[in-house]
Order: sequence, then C-alpha cells, then structure tokens
Amino acid sequence: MSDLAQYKKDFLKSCHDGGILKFGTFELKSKRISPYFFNAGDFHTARLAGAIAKAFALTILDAQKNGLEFDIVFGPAYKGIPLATAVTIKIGELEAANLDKISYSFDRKEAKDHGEGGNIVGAGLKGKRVLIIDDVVTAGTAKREAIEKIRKEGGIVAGIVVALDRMEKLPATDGDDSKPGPSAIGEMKKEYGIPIFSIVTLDDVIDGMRGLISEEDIKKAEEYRAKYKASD
Ligand code: OMP
Repeated sequence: MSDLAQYKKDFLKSCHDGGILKFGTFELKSKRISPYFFNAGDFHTARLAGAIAKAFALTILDAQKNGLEFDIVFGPAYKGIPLATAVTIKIGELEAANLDKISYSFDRKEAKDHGEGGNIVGAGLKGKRVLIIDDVVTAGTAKREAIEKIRKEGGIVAGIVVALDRMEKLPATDGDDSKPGPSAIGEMKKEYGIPIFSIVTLDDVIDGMRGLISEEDIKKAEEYRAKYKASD
C-alpha cells in the first residue's frame, strides 16, 4: 500500500475483511451503476463497530488538532445513531480533554408528542457547535436534511465527517453524465461554508485495495472514477 496513514489502511482492511466494501455491480441512489459499494450498516460486530468508531475518532481528532471546534457529534437517524454514540465514546477514550466536553445527539424520524417530547435525543443543540457524522456522501441529500434540522433546533453546524467520500460529480440535470461537474461535497462546502472530512476517499479505496482484490475489480473502479470523478 502507498503512503496512506496507517489508520486509513487499517480501516480499509476492516472494510474489506468485514464485507462492508463490496466489489461487483451495484445500482446507487443516483441510478448510476457502480463497481463498488460501501455498506456502513454492516459494521455491527463488536470488532467492526470498534474499527469504524476508531477510524472516525482518529479522523475527527486530526481535524480538532487542525482547528475544528465542536461540542456535539450528531448522527442522523438511523444509521448515524450508533455511529455518533460509538465515536463519541472513542473520542473521549483517545483524548481525555474531550471526556466532559463532547456529547452526542441524534434525531427521531418521527416527532414524539408525549413524555419529554421533541425531535432530538441526547444533548440539546441550541447554541452548540454540531459535527454531523454519517456513512457516505453521494448526492448529499441526507446531509442537507440534517443541516436543516440542526439549524431549526438552534444548533451551529461545525462540519461533516463521513466514512467514504465517493468523489463523484453530481448527476447532470440534463441527464448528460459525460460533462465535468462539481461534487456534492464541494457544493455543500461552498453553500454552507463548512468543512467536510472523510476517513477515506475513492482514491484511497483504489490505492488501499491493490493486492487485496482482483486486478479486474481495481480496473473497473478506476474506470468508474474516470467516468464520474468530480471536477473539484
Ligand atoms: P446522499 O445522502 O444523497 O449523499 O446519499 C448517500 C446514500 O447513498 C447513503 O446513505 C446510502 O443509502 C447510499 N450509498 C451507500 O450507502 N454506499 C455507497 O457506496 C453508495 C450509496 C449510494 O447509493 O450512492
């Protein structure tokens, strides 16, 4: 493997060993046919949940060292919920200064109208700097929804961290995918003025999977990248 950081290499190996990163033929939300798919929902064993929490935590601690400031790790329902919880625990374990400083919270899909009520479980968002955590960004739809929700609750979105940045251009509005175009991540950075981090990108996947998967699968991933890679 190349000069990828060790924790990224470890993460990719866990993804491959655990079958989270699959190679074959997959239809995406965008209807594009992809030669690989990343399913964060499959990180459910103690080993894999630990591996993804650690990789997220190290990515976030890196960003923190470089100036990212936040109070809350927010995991959009449902896939983000276990992620936010596990990652918050890990951030405290790896950096004791975070233990009483960082909280987690997540949203309900349905508003609760009895008991304590409300849409948010965990730390309240009002006036807090919120870091959104999620699995994959393709078009960014789920992330946009989370940003709106957090802002509605009075929170300040500090950034987004995802496991995989697929580096894809947004689908063309006229259906012509052959033209260059910006990525969802690039557009969201501009539109919301927030930083967006990922544990790994498609470049890292291709790099890190050499020798672990067949040459043919690497070639298909490279062809897909050449076809759909965003201009930013
Ligand atoms: P956006 O919120 O539109 O960026 O879509 C991200 C969603 O794409 C994820 O939450 C998944 O439902 C799905 N997805 C993956 O989980 N893994 C992939 O490798 C690719 C996709 C996808 O459909 O693009």
